[in-house]
Order: sequence, then structure tokens, then C-alpha cells
Amino acid sequence: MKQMEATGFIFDLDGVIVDTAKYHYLAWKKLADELGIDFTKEDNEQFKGVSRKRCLEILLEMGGLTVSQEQFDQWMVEKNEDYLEYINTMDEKEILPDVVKVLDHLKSKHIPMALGSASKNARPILEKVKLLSYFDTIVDGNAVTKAKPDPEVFLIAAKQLGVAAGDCVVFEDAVAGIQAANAADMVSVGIGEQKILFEADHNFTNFTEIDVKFLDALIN
Ligand code: B16
Ligand code: MG
Repeated sequence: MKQMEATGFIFDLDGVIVDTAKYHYLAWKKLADELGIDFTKEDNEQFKGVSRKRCLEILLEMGGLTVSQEQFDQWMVEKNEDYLEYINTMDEKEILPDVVKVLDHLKSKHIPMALGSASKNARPILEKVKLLSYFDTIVDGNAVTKAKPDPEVFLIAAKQLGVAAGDCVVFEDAVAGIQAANAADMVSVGIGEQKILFEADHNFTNFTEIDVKFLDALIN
């Protein structure tokens, strides 16, 4: 296990702070139905933590479809418009259990906090669930050129927090996100099944399992 003097905390969004995967699924499913592609909740698992562009590429590969760039871009827009309709219905009730407890504790200790997400919709989602003010910086899909498992998103977040990469802790639910955190030499905390996120330095099923002692050990 890495020895740390962690002072910066970075949180993924979907699957860590809120479960937007269910809305992504509904929006992708609508497009898949229109295209005659069979798309199940199990298929949606491979879309977690993956950029919108890559998700559509995977969907079209599943359907054996090759399309023009113009058509591709149009479907990207269509999917996002449908997704945003769901996002507009979100409120604080959608924050995953005990996330606020953890954020409040870190805030009380004046710990710099960043969001590090693949989503281009991260900011409006945080606004809807009223968590935007907790974060000193938002690094989202608009800010990066390389997707997780590339460490770019977390390295930018560390830089913007003014904290050395090696002094950052990352909370992630996707395998690619854990790999990105490890590649950035950060402490990785997996949120989800240990057998899937086995590369993480620490693992919890969800935030209800995280206690103050664990957080304080990371800080000190
Ligand atoms: P958008 P995360 C990711 O969020 C989702 O897990 C993934 O399913 C989605 O395709 C990606 O954001 C892009 O989202 O279409 O809103 O730009 O887990 O990195 O917070
Ligand atoms: Mg995620």
C-alpha cells in the first residue's frame, strides 16, 4: 500500500456521487431501439466511465453499423438531449448515501476537493443536486483530451488544486478510473465490487462503509 500525506481529494461523478448510469442507459436504449440494436442493462455496464463518443462507437459496433461522421454527430446530440431531459428532473435526493457526510467532513478540515469526471454534463448535474459549492475545481469531459485510463483528468485536477499528484486520493467506480488514478500515482479508492476493482488501493461497496477514521488516516 502506498504511504501518503494526502491533502487533495478527487471524486468521480457517475457511480460515486450520483447514479446517473440509469439515465445514460435510458437515453442510449432509446437510440438503440430506434436503430434496431438490442441493448440491455448488462451492455450498459461497459459504458460506465467511458466517454460519450466511445459509448456510441461501442453501440454501433454492437449493431454492426458503420455511419458517416455527420450521422454519428447527430446521434451524439440526440442521445445527449434525451439524457439532459432526465438530468433536469434530478435533485438532492439522488445523491448516493453518505456522500454528503464524507464531503462535509473533508470540508470541515479544509481539504481541497475536485471533481474528475468523463462527463461533459458534470457541472449542471452538480448544480441540480446542489453539491457544486463543495468543489474547488471541476475537471470534466470538456477539459480533457485523453479518456481514463489515461491519468490526464486527475493530473489536471491535482494541478488545479495546487496539490502534488502523489498527495491526492481518488474515489472511482470504474476500472478505467482506478487505473487512471494508479497511473497518476494517486491513492485509489474503489467504490463498488472488490472483485472488479481489485487494482484499487482501498475498496468499499459504497460510502456508508467509509468512516471518519479512514478519511483522517488519509489526510494525516
Ligand atoms: P456525458 P463519470 C461518465 O461519468 C459515465 O460513467 C459514462 O457512462 C458517460 O458516457 C460519460 O460520463 C460521459 O458522459 O455524455 O454526460 O458527457 O463516471 O466519469 O463521472
Ligand atoms: Mg464513474
